[in-house]
Amino acid sequence: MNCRGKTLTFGTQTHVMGILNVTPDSFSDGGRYLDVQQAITHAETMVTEGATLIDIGGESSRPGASPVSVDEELARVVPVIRGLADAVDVLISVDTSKAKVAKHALEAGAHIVNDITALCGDPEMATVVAEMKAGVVLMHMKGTPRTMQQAPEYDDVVTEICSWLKEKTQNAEAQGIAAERIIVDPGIGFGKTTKHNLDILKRLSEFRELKKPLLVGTSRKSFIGNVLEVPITARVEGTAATVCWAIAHGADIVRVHDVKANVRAAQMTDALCR
Ligand code: 9MG
Repeated sequence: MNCRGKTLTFGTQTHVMGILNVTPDSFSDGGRYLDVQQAITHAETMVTEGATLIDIGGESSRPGASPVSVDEELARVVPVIRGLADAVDVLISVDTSKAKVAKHALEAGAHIVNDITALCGDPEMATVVAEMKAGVVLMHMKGTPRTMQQAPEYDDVVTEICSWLKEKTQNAEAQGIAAERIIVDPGIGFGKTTKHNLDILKRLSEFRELKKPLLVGTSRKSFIGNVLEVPITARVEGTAATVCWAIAHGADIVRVHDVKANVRAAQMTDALCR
């Protein structure tokens, strides 16, 4: 996959995407400049630990999180992306559903747009991704971050998500996004119960029929907390177990907070199943 001059190869190794949240709760109150330096340093550490992608987000997608204005999101992500593009040699993705934020982030040095609304949140998004020859992650979500955990229901969670993602990839291609720049993601935790999330992982290999690189994001999510009965601070091992499972069943990219542990888990799993 070639995105804005950078190449990502699938099949030979799993790519670990390090999560870089640039939201106020992820920062000290040291002021914007210090925050930017702190974020870049954290991203550099993740790259040293083996991340081949960094995903930068300025708006929380946690259930019930408050929306952020375009200007605030731009102020949070663009300086970090600009600094990071000079500092590291890995792919940078911007976690946003706003076309204006995506455009400025790509101009600042990002390569991929991680859109949790799968191009449905902003009518201009597909044009920005297509014209700027960026990669795009199309993620499944039922509802919105505000409503998604209000008793989500499916007849057959995997079949429904597969056909939903197929439709969204066809729409993306019809709007001019190159087929080889599209990544799909079942959206673990986005409008799913613990059982739905476990069913998606158990049947993950069915997503291979979409014939697109597959991203899976389980890191520290509440279904792991529910299974293990542990708080968010004690979910590294549970996350690593899901990472190994996901790789063995078709994941090409795993999105994680704890890069060092999950890179090791991924490398070991790659040695066993690639
Ligand atoms: C932003 N974000 C939070 N969780 C995610 C997941 O599972 N996938 C993607 N693509 N983005 C996510």
